[in-house]
Amino acid sequence: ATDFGIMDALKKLGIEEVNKGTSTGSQCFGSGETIASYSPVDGTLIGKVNSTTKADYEKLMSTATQAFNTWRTTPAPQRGEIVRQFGDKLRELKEPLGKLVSYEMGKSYQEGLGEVQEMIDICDFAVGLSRQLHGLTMHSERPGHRMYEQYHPLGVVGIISAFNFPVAVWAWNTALAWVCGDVCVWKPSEKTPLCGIACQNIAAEVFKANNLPEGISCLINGDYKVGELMTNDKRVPLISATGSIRMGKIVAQAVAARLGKSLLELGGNNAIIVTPDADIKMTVIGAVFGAVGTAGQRCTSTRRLIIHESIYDTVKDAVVNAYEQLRIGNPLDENNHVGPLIDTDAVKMYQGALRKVVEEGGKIIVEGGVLEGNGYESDCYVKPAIAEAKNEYEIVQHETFAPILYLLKYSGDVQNAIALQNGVVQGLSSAIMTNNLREAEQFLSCAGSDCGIANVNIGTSGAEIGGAFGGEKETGGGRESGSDAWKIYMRRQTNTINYTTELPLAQGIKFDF
Ligand code: UN1
Repeated sequence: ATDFGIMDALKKLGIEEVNKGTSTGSQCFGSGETIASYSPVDGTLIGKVNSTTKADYEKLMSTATQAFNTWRTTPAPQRGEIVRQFGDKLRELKEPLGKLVSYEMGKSYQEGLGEVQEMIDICDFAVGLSRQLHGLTMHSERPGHRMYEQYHPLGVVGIISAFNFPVAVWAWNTALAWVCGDVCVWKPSEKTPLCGIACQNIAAEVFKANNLPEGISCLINGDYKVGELMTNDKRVPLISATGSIRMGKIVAQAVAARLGKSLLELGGNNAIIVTPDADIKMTVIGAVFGAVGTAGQRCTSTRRLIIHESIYDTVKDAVVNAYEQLRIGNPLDENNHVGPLIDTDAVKMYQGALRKVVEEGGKIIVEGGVLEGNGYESDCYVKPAIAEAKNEYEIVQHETFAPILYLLKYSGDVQNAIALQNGVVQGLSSAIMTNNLREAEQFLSCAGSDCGIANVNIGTSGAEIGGAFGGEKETGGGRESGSDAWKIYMRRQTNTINYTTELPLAQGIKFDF
C-alpha cells in the first residue's frame, strides 16, 4: 500500500522510532504504562508513548513553576517574538504535521493542513497581541490620585484537548497563554498522542534555540486520571478543557472545588435554519461540509437542518443528491471527501444513534452503514447518514460525534425555527441561510440564536481564529482564540496611586484621630 508520505512526515517531526505494522516507537515523556496509537486510516500501529505518572507530574510541575519565574519577567513583545518563531516553524512543517493529523486522527489531508493553518494564524494573532495586552485607566474620585488596571501573567495553564482537533486547540490556548506570560501543561487526547509529541518537539526546539528554560511548554500523556492531577492541583490557576459535556462537568466541579478558573469548550448540537429565502446552492455546500466534514467529528459539525416546509422537499432532494456523490475512504487520498471515525467505539455510537432515531420514529432517508473490505480494514469507515426526525427525540437532543444529519421541518415564521434551534441543551454554533434581512436580523437579535456563534449564509463549522470561539449553556461558556479571549489567561489588577501629601478616603469617609 502507498504510505502517502507518512514515514517521511514522521521523520520530519522527530517521531522516527516507528516500526510500522508490528512493533513500537516509543517517546518518553513519562515513565508510566504505554499508550498505543493506531491509525483509524488503516489500522496500523503508528507508535507508542509512555503515560505520565504522579512522580513524573510532580517533577514536571516543579520545572514548569520555575520556568514561570523566568517567562513572566520576559517582556511580552519578546515572548511574542518566540511565538513568531514557533509560527515560522509551523509554516516549515505544515505538510508533515498536517499529514500526521490526518493519519492519526483520520480527517482529510486538506483539513489536517487547515488545522495547522489555524495554528499559524493564532501565532500571528498572538504576536500582535503581545504588544496589546491593554488595561484601562480610570479617573479617580480623589484629587491627586490615579487609577489604572493592568494584566499580569497568571501562572501554569493546564490544557486538556480532544482528539478531533489534536493540534489547533492546543495552539489557540498556548499561543495566547505564552504571550500572556504563562507556562502551559498540555494533556492531549490519549487517542492522538503522537500529535502531542510532534507539537511538543516543535515548541521545545524553539525555546531551546532561544536559551529559554524547559517547562514553558510541557506535555503529559494519559487518560482522565492524568488530567485529574491538573484539575485538582492548586498550582494550576486555569484549566482550559475541550471535550464532551460529561467531561466538562467533572472538570468544572473539580476546578471549582478549589476555586480555580476553568475555560470550557464542550459539545455542540449545531443547526442550520433554511428559510424560504435561502440560496439553495449555498445551503447545500454549507450543510454537507458541516455534516460530513471531519466525518461529523467537529464540535461545530452540523447536526440539524431546520427547513421551512415550503422548500423542505427541494432542500432535502438537493442534500440527498450531494450525499450520493460523496467518496468515503483514505483521508490522505485527496479524491475522498469523508475519512474514518476515530475508533471502533465511535462506530458503535454511530450505529447506536441510527438505531435509536428509528426507534423514536425517525425515518432514514440516506442509509448509514459500516464499510468493509479493501481500504476499510480499520473498521472505522462509515457512511454519512440522514434521518428525518423531530427535535424532541432524545437522540436528536444528544451530540453524536459522527456523520448523522437530522432534518427537521418548521412552518410559519422564522421565530419557530429559532425556537427549535435553541431547543437543545448545547449552545455552540448556529447558522441561518436566508437573503431576507428581517429574518437574518431576528436570528442575530437578543431574541434570536442563543449560541456563542451565529452565522448568516455560511455553515456552522469552520470558524476563523480572529473571533472568540466557544458557546453558551452546556457548551460551557468559555471563549478561546481571538477577540479578547486572552484576558482569561491573565490576572487583572486594579491600581490606585496617591501622589499628594494627604490620605483622603474613598466615598468621602472621615476618619480623624
Ligand atoms: C472543535 O471542533 O473543537 O470552527 C473546534 C471550526 C474549527 C474549530 C472546531 N475552526 O469548525
